Amino acid sequence: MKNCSHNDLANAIRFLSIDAVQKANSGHPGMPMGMADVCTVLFRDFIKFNSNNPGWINRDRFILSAGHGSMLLYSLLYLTGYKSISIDDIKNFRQLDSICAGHPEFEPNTGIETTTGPLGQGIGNAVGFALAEEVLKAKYGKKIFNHKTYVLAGDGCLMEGISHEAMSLAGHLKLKNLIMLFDNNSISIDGPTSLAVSDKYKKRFESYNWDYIEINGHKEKEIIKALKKVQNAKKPTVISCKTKIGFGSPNKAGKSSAHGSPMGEDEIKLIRKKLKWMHDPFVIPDQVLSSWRAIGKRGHIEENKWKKSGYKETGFENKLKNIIEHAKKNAVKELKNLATRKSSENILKELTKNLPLLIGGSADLTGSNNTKTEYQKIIAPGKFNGNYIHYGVREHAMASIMNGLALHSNLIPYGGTFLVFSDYCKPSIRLSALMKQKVIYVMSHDSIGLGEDGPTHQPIEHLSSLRSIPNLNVFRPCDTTETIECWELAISNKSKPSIISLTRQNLNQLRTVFEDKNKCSFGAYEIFRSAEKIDITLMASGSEVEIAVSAAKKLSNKDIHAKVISVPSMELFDAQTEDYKSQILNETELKISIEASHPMSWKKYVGNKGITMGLEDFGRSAPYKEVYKHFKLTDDDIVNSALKIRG
Ligand SMILES: Cc1ncc(C[n+]2csc(CCOP(=O)(O)OP(=O)(O)O)c2C)c(N)n1
Repeated sequence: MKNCSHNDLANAIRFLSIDAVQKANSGHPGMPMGMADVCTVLFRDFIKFNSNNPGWINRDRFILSAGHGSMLLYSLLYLTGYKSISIDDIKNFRQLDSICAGHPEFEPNTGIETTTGPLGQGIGNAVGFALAEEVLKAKYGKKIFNHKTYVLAGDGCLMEGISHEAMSLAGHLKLKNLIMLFDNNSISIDGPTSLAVSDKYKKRFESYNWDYIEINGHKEKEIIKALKKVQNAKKPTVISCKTKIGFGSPNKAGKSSAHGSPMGEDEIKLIRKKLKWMHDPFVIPDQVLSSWRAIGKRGHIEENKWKKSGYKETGFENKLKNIIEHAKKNAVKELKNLATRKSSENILKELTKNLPLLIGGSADLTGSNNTKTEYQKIIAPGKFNGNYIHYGVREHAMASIMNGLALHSNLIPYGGTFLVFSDYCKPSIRLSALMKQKVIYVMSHDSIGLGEDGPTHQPIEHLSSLRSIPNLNVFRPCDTTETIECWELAISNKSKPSIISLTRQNLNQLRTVFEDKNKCSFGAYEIFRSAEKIDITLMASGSEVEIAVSAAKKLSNKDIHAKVISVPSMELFDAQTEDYKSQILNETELKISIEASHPMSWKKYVGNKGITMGLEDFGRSAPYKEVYKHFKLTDDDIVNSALKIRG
């Protein structure tokens, strides 16, 4: 763009950021001021995007991992002409309902590719985007998928543990189209990063199998040269950009005071003078704005060329219905007593055979999570014509990478670990939910039922904690049929991630008759009743449903009658009509819930006269039946509890 200087273009980013933060009276001006030069060159000369069609599937992706610098992204999107962000939105930075939220919040077709703010997450997402690009390229060909993923990360992102996990896997897999722009300003909130870090970055990246380039992030020519070089990289590359936080501020540049508060009116006057930008706040001179807008249109031509490739999305809904129906018929024909992790493997066999967009994996627990089937091929370094990822022992990165895989376009990622290690994935699970992404977490070994591995491996508080995350479905199926139904719900859902919590131990097949209807879709339903008129309601999930059924049978010998409600998903049950919920909950006043985990999430169902049976302590190492006895979670214990509350 010859008609407007680099400095003018970069200063437009700087002043939109400075002025928006000042008007909002909060925000982070320092990073956008420091990285404006790098991003100007990136957007002006390199990034492939079309601001008229932010959803173009083969666009380069720009991920702002240092999400606190959100005004950098909003400025770029406004300047390059995205309809999603107007100058009024920028004036409303950090105000209710403004798309210019404090930290970038993913919104389809807006240019905001992912939600960032929790540092390091964007790096994991970017690895997922880059991996999705390679996998889809291997599937559809390079005329259709062939783009770069750029991620801007700061010192903070690189201090986070997730950066190590994600970058190590990216280097191993040789994700050559992944480019990190490291805002190496050596400042974070507490002061200079030397307070806490003495990493040798070059060595660190090279040991991950990344290329490392270091530049002065304020020298246009150096930036151009580095970005040119990475276009033909053979490995992921980091461009370490030495920058000054708060560049242009006479009193705050290079200091942590530039990081996270408004520059202040007096300082802003000095910055205007120093950078020779004498325009009013939010005014971008015509020549500068039209140069930026022309940059935004460049991708229009590229996209038009790309359209000739004839790419078409494929649906899977019909196939899914048939697979599920067939599997459910088989389950009642075979009536096998299986661990639900095994039932999950069986349905996955059919799913992975028929749904090419499903992409599985595990954090080094493939054989325990039962996540890999004979129809899957392993994705290996530089070889992406597969659909199974060995994430290694990197749960956090796995979850964050799955977010990237899902956000990219249409892949459906699932990944496994033990339920107890959902804690290692938690920040990213929360973001899957916040971003409404279809990511499926296969969490096996879901209670004290795993037995001998003991309390370090036995989840207690996890189900309650996961159930408290908004917009997340937590499934805990009780047999093969429910496992199939939960998978159907997880895959057909369009706007929620799912946890599928699975047992290590074998369970009885409780559903013995084929029913076309997906009963798990009600969240809770009656699975057993000992008489028409009942005295008590037993509610349970997963492995405890069969224990509740056995207790109900024992109670009926004592002339106390019960119904058993299987609760595979509290979230789906809570969303049912009041009538339905009342039918389930209000038939009897006496209610007992049984789940081998912390009972917190059951209290809302059992009422004043009810009892929750569970664990409020860590588990024990022993054969699992002994552990159930120890914690008084057997059918006899349920019978005793029922007798007690009946009086
Ligand atoms: C996981 C996480 N921990 C802490 C924070 C709070 N926080 C926001 S920015 C920041 C410092 C980041 O430093 P750096 O990446 O160097 O950014 P810069 O100062 O260059 O803008 C911290 C600790 C966060 N957003 N996410």
